[in-house]
Amino acid sequence: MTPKTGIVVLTGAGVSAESGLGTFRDTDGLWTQVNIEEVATPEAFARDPAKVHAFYNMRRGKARAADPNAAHHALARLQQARPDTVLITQNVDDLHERAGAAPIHMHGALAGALCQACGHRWAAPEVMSPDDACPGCAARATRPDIVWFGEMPYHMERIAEHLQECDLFVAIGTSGAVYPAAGFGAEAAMAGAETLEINLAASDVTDGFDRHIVGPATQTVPDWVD
Ligand code: BV8
Repeated sequence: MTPKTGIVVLTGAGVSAESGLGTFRDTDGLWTQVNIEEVATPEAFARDPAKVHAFYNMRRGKARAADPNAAHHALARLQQARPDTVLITQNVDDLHERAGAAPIHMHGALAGALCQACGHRWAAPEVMSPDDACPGCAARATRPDIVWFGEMPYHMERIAEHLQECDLFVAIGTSGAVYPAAGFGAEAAMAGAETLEINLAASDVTDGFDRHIVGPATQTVPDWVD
């Protein structure tokens, strides 16, 4: 059912939902429990770094305790069968990697730490705090290597090239609420790609997709891949 080359996949929180990590905008979603302005912006971090670190420490612990699900494993099989398949994720967990895939983390990763003073990156410890010293310059200016609202997502040039070149763009488990990721389907379609949305429910950008597969990712993604 999939073309021989040129597949770009974008995943969102829905692909990790059945691993127990929850999502952001579903009824019990994270952004219904916590205010984005208080934990997921650079201003929030400047105002209260301990609070922001506590939020990501909680998420890092949950991600480490979770296991990849059948959707993560199916996408890893797809990349192994078709090495030119590009997997972009909005997620900051490492479940794609742990399933054997090689994702592009456009919103950063819980597993990463970044020094705001010198730009040094290293593997984040389980628990980070404002007192952590950078292993590179020793400044106490370390933050989670996460892209917050108002910050430029990572790898955007590379992503734009993939969207121009792909034959098929597939969005899996994302509400289409956050830009620029939410615009990727339209971008790929304008460049001539076929577009497919695999989701549990209609997203904010559902109407822009050529085809739709509705259902839980652990069923729909292996069915589509295999
Ligand atoms: C930027 C890391 C500019 C943090 C996140 C227009 C153009 C450009 C920008 C904007 C714009 N309009 C507004 C903006 C600003 C903003 C934005 O989009 N705001 C929204 C809220 C309106 N965008 C930004 O700020 C971005 N930066 O634009 O920079 C710039 C330019 C120059 C120089 C500097 C800056 C940065 C956005 C990145 C923010 N960080 N993540 C963290 O994780 O803590 S994004 C945030 O939403 C989440 O973290 C998540 O990564 C992302 C997307 O959410 P989803 O993954 O889609 O999850 P959601 O819960 O919403 O949906 C889940 C879906 O799964 C649902 O559809 C559900 O039905 C489905 N589902 C559930 N269960 C299952 C399932 N599907 C299948 N199976 C299941 N079992």
